Amino acid sequence: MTFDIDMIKKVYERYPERIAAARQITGKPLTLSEKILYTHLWEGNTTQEHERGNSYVDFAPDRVAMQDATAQMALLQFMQAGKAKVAVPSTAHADHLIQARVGAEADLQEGINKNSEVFNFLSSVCDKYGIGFWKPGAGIIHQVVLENYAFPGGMMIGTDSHTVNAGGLGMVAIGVGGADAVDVMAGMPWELKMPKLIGIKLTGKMNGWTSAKDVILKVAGILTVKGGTGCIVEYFGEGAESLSATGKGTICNMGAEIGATTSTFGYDDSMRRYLTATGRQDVVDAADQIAEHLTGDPEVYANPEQYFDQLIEINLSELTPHLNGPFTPDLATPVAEFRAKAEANGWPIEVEWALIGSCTNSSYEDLSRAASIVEDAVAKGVKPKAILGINPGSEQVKFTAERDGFLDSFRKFENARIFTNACGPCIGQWDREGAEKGEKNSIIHSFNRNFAKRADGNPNTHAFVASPEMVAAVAISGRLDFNPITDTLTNEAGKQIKLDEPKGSELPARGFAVEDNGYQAPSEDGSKVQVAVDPNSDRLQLLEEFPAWDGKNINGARVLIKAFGKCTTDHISMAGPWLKYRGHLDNISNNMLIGAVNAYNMETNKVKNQLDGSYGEVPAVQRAYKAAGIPSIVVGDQNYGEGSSREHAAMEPRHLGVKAVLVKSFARIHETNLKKQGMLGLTFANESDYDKIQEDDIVNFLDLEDFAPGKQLTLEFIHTDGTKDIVIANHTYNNQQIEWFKAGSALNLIKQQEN
Ligand code: MIC
Ligand code: SF4
Repeated sequence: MTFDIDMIKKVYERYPERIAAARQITGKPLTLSEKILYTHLWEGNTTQEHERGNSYVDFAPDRVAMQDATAQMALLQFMQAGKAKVAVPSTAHADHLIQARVGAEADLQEGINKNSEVFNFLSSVCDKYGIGFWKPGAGIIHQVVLENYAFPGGMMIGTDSHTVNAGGLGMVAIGVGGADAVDVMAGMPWELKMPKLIGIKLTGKMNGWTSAKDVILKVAGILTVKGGTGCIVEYFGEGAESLSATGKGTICNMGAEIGATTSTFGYDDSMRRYLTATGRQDVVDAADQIAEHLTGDPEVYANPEQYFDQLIEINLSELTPHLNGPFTPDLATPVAEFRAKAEANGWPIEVEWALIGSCTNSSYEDLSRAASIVEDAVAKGVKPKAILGINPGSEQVKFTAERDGFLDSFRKFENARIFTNACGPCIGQWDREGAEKGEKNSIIHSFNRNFAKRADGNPNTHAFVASPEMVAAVAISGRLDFNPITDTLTNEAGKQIKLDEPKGSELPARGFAVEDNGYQAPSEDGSKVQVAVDPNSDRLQLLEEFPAWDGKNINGARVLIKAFGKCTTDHISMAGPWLKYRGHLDNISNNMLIGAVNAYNMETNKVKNQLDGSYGEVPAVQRAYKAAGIPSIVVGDQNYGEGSSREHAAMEPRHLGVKAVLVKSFARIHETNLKKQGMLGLTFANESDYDKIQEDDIVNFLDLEDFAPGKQLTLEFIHTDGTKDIVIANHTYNNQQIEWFKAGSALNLIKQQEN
């Protein structure tokens, strides 16, 4: 059965007319991205051309997905919006809270025991408001979405940055904060700045050890962690068609790592095959009727330089396996060059752990290809050197891989551990023995992110990202510099052997199978369902309104911290052990910015308390300012808030009384999250002004009273020697967003409008 097939058919019914309107207005052939955007306008048929990179546009996404770690906050906000039911099909997925420790079954049970309060809350809120709930163990949100909900030409948003994974089935799927999800679930338009377009033409065909992952590892190397900001990446060309749908998903998934709004591919046979294999022939039949609209126009792909803002070409026939890292996903190194680079940089070469999984790479195809490497090694008598951990993407993938013998292949490999169908180590849900010692070491994984401390909490773990095939090969050799294309291994008989190239199946020959997929449908009439939040809980806390702006300039503010260098959402609101407080704003606020490096002493979680000159932890110092009624600001570097969609990174400073975040540049989702929560997110008009800001400065806003779209703001930094610097700040607030600021938050505004 296909979920929400009527909705999908309705979307397709309106396609021809809306595309015709868009063609007429723009007067040019259309890219796939434009087609999806123009068919999902809130206003219906377009009446104007929306300028890429400039106009704010109201959209009407088809569906919403949320994962447990962000759904708590999203749903706590939705509960305040005063609606009886969600306005569009929505789902929540319990995947982030289960820790990997000993193995799937025991870990899952322990996860359920430890998180029952939160799971019960999510289950009952979903039941009440008409939201589908995927129970713990059902799988990772983005694999479950790809298997059940994604459809070519659709538009969805999700409270997770890797929502973009659904581009593998030709969607425009965008990661957002919970407050954005609330807009759509409450039946309101969802606003996005019309993205720019990056075209990536894939020629040739992959071979040997190269995998879809290497496409995006290469792209990340070219575009860097911020090169995709504000853009949709559209892949096309014969190479694109040669990739499987889940391979396309992998590529789109890691588009989050280059800051892209999303990535997508045109509807093709690989998508037909995947939809059919996952029981959705009806979607294929419907899509086939408008297939020409579900991909870019031929003129666009024939002359892409005329239609995209930027164009990149990659020849898949020449692409080789890559390892990206450490500490950032865009540091791309071809495997063949790895040894020299690792030596030059002092990266530890030996690995103790190799991990396959995460929403990026946990499909049937991924497991089958990795299993083939392991089988080959076992057959050739090679003893594995590292431990191989595997998190399958969904119960359906796990069940089918079990039936087809891949999980047994892994089990035959001494040292393999099969963990739950969940995020696990990818989000720091990993009880890695010895990590607390903080030793310098390396790990390799098929995940998407490798920021410091992310997987095991140890800042000295150097994490490298690679394809599942390469992860398996490195697990066998125990060395990161092992190049399976050229290097040999010594087997137990002392013979030199070479590993065969990976072999796998795009889709299970006997079809997918599953006994209990872990889905819980909501009640038809949820009005009687009770949602209980214990006032004494330390995991859940009902939200209180943020105060409205008093209409005055902010004066006498302090610089809570000037963050130095990379400051991702992991630095601002760490995950791992803190995930348990995602539904309790006051408790989770105790992790605010504890990972950010203070530019004045280059230490983490140690900032000057201007009230008494002492140094303290960031949250504690900020709580002291709040208690004393002193406003504060946070200063940051480039791409501030990179990474996750977690709005806690914006709500925590808001809750603790920070007024503004002034940085060199923002990552898209985080900037929007700040706006939604009634914060000021500003950028330096002149980036070098960052250097002028001193630890003991007093900050005054001079013209906030005239806050208006397109008008810069002026701040004055008074230094202790009595001199001062005037800093001009840019912002991207439009009228509506200024209303959020004035009301105290976007949610406050929704509530005002309800009354
Ligand atoms: C992540 O990969 O960082 C997460 C955890 O999935 C986040 C969401 C979160 O912080 O809960 C994301 O990518 O948005
Ligand atoms: Fe989960 Fe990792 Fe994917 Fe985030 S990136 S959704 S933590 S598997």
